[in-house]
Amino acid sequence: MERTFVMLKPDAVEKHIIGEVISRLEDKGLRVDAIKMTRLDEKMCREHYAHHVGKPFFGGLVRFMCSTPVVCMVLEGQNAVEVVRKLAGPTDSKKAPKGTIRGDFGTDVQANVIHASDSAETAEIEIKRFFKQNEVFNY
Ligand code: IDP
Ligand code: MG
Repeated sequence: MERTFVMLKPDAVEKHIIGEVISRLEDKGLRVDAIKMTRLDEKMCREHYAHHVGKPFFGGLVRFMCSTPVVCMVLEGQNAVEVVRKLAGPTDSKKAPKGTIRGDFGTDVQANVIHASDSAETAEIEIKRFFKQNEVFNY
């Protein structure tokens, strides 16, 4: 079993599709070990998107990510990291195939509904960034 970190971004919250996206993940056999709504600030964006700090779109990305609360989750399942990345689809919603979460619900390269960890190592770091130990359940 593997854990991954998922965030439903402000466009998912605005479009009222949180439930639909979570259903897609649960339908694939993934189990919710942790879930909460929180609001990001610039400091958290700089950490979470460290690989984009300094790029021309970074300011816009921070504004977008802080525009509404987001929904953070820890999901557990076999190959959870890869399974969720596949369900999410490629970064640019416009290039994401139909049937993927981003292809079906996303708007563009920035407003793409869902964040999902890109490796088991990243997942561990991201889970610790957004959840206290006693907020993540084993059951
Ligand atoms: P990922 O979310 O598919 O892992 P990353 O390259 O890690 O893609 O980028 C993180 C997030 O930064 C993307 O999901 C998207 O919201 C935003 N982003 C990435 N590239 C661009 C861009 O060229 N313009 C605007 N936003 C971008
Ligand atoms: Mg990424």
